[in-house]
Amino acid sequence: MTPQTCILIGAPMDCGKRRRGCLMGPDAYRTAGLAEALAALGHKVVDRGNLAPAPHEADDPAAHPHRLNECIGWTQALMAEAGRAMDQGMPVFLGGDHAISLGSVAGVAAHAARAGRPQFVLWLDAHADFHTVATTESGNLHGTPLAYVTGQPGFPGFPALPAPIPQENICILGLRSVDGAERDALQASHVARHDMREIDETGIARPLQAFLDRVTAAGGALHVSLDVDFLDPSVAPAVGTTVPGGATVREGHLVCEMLHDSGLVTSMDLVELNPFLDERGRTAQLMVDLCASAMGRRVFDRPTRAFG
Ligand code: B3U
Ligand code: MN
Ligand code: MN
Repeated sequence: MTPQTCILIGAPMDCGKRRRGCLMGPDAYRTAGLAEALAALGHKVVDRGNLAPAPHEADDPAAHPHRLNECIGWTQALMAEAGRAMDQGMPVFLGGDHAISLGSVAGVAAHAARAGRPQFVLWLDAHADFHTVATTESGNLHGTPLAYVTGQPGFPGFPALPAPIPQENICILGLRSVDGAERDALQASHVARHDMREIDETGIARPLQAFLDRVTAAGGALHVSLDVDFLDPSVAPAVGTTVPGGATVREGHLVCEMLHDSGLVTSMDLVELNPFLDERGRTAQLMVDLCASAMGRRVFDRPTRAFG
């Protein structure tokens, strides 16, 4: 395994939805030993501490969408930080709710474009997060980052995207809660999307490997965005939007182990952890363990040979 410089970037962003608590996410990952786990795998770890949003106008608490100006401020700050961190290693963005990806993904994609590499994104989530500011019914902007980073119109006030990501470079795994407008937009798109039914039928490795093969063939950079609610709430209760029927612990680790073996991952988000809803830190610990799997933790160096 090639040692990396992992750059931990805390993004205590809590404005992408109404239920509060994700602002405690970065410190929960630190408390659960993320830096130590990555260092034990031989990586250099730099913890940059927590970011703050760029200056912005105050939001009307009753406005729709919810806290738009603050989300724009965070997007500006995260975009700039993502570019700086990509120059120095592999950024791991510690959310914060999933609205952090408006900035983290836009920023890493801009960096990849400057380096002449196509950007790919793996979105591990129960939800599609494919609303625009115009279509969101809830007004919660954590449901919008994939529409923004693919360059869909309908994001007034947000930074112009230097490098919109082609829809065919996105893969969503774990879907089981998709709103009508998102469903229509997704079905008309080139985004690769795999719901839990497909994962039950084929196993999770097949659609993931097909996507990784495409990233390899294109020589792409790969950003992985891991939403806690990708996992089943019975093993990952610390999230505001639990949806039953999610990935198991083993499916989560398999995805992360395959990501590591691919050697393709260039940046990552850990999002939607709400420590206020956790049970003795178990969700924070599972997210840290999954991140460690994605960064090379394994039981044996090589699989044992089958008998016979
Ligand atoms: N699609 C719904 C629900 C949702 C999206 N992301 C999360 N929940 N976590 C919405 O509000 O846009
Ligand atoms: Mn999400
Ligand atoms: Mn989700």
